Amino acid sequence: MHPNPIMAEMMGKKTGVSGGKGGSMHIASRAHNMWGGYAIVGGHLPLAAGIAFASQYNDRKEVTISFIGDGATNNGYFHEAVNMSGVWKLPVVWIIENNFVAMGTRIEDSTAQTELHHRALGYGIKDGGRIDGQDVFAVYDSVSEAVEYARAGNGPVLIESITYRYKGHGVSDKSYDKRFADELAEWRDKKDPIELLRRELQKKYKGIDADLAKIDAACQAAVDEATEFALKSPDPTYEDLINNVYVEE
Ligand SMILES: Cc1ncc(C[n+]2csc(CCOP(=O)(O)OP(=O)(O)O)c2C)c(N)n1
Ligand SMILES: [Mg+2]
Repeated sequence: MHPNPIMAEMMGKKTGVSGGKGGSMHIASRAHNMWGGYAIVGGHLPLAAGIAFASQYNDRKEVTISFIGDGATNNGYFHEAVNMSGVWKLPVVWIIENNFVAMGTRIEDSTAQTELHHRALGYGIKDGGRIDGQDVFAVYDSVSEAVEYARAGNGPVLIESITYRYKGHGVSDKSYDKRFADELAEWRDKKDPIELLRRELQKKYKGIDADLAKIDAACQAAVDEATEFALKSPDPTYEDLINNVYVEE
């Protein structure tokens, strides 16, 4: 997806991917088979199972990838969707992004099994293991393997990807940075995925710095352009507001 309509959606503008009515919780694009994020934690898992079922039912060689927070693995949607995906051998890759925290609740306070990939065993599906989510190459390799497995009709794979969050869940969580100060500094300064990738590339390719600087500048320019686009875009009108709310027959 192009960054412009994403930024516009974040600002509630008419040109946003969801017409400015979804906000940050509902960034979706059917044109890209990107089915969106959902405000209800875990609410997207049954949808992912359904989308994967449609692919299987219609004999399309598609694979659905569904991203789940560690906190989301403790609600009923997770159990119901992952269970059915195992029963029907659906072509879906479940990726748990374990950042050890759900809003402000530490994983140890919400589950006794903190190695979340072990949950695959309970549903009879393939355990894709616990991977280093900060390592781009590790993620690429594991997910590629899982996608091939699911595409070949073997059923779902569950991967646990370890990562970290640098800030509180929202602006109201002001104490997060202080509560986890030491740990946070360790992750941000030593394990940041973009920095790790940069160092890996610098080791592999001498003289890549000029190209990396170009990429940095291009990223910054894309964000600036998206911000300008969104700020200049019109707000939704009253007609937009009541449009797509009810089905018209
Ligand atoms: C069903 C439901 N319960 C509670 C909330 C409030 N809430 C929003 S995000 C969140 C924590 C999610 O944690 P996790 O799944 O670990 O995702 P993370 O933000 O860490 O990636 C909660 C409890 C919600 N949106 N939906
Ligand atoms: Mg989390």
